[in-house]
Amino acid sequence: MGKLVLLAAFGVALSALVGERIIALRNLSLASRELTKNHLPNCRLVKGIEYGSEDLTILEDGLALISTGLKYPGLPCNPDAVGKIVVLNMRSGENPIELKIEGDFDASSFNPHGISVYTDEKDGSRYLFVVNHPHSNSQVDIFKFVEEKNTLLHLKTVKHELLHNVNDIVAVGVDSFYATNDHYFTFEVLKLLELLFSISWCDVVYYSPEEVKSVAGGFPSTNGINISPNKRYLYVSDIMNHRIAVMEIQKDNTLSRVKEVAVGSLCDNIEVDRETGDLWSGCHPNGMKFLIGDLNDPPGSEVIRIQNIHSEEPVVTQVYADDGRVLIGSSVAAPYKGKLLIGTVYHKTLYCDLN
Ligand SMILES: [Ca+2]
Ligand SMILES: [Ca+2]
Repeated sequence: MGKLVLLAAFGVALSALVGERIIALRNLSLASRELTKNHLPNCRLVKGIEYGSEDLTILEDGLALISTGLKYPGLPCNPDAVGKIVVLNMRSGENPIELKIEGDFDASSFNPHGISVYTDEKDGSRYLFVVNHPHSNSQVDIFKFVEEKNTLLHLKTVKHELLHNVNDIVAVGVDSFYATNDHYFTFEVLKLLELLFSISWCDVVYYSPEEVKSVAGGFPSTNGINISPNKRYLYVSDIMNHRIAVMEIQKDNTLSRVKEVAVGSLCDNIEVDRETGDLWSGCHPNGMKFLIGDLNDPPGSEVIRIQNIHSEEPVVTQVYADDGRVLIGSSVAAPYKGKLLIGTVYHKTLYCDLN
């Protein structure tokens, strides 16, 4: 009898705890948030990208490199989705073309996620760093982008125990980068508990061939990462706390926190305008809808811009919002000469005029 009472008491306490955590998770994920449409002029869906454009970046000459076909555990994904990198010319707006991968690389298990480009100032060579999840693992693949041939020459695969749940990266040298981990655990059930209990053990990792180390921690999940035009600061999306962390790069490559800027949305990847220094992010306005992924009640999309982030009063502006009828699950946005390209985790890509 005593055991039964104990068991019943335990059951009640557990239910209360889980109930409390679900309410907390609903608040953290902005589950009650309804979105008002805020569209841009002359938007069109980019032809040929049907299975996501989780990350993209636009080079100085207007070429947008786009990672497509991500299969992320727990999110909707089409069995026809094929992982690849495509290039879209923002100047002409022509349909994107796939970049052929050369070198010793298993293209059949390519599962590209966050990307970053590093330009070597010595000779102008451009290197594409790609977070890749072949067979649900995490690694970073480094390619040389050969524009004349529309190819990516595979140079190197980086694996390390600290790079266990990599979401995004920012390259800071030809073979060095900072990376974010979006979970601490690698088992799916533990990842779920991590989310439910808001365990804040995620970090930012610095990698170079000489040194690999965790350089900033204490986040429930870290997502997009990028660098300021003067290369002094990193911006990291502290997605579950709805803010962007600003961190200063130290001489020993560690990071010191400068400030956090509230954005009111679950912001995914971050792009930085190299002329103005403005931050652009594709965000999840309702994280619960995004996690559930019900295409009958689809998650929406939201683009946030942050101006003057280093000033006393950064300006946070919603540039675009859609309830999911046009664009589902935006994860990235990048401007180029009056145009805006918006990518999504598993849906389409939108190309708009900014004015
Ligand atoms: Ca990125
Ligand atoms: Ca991301």
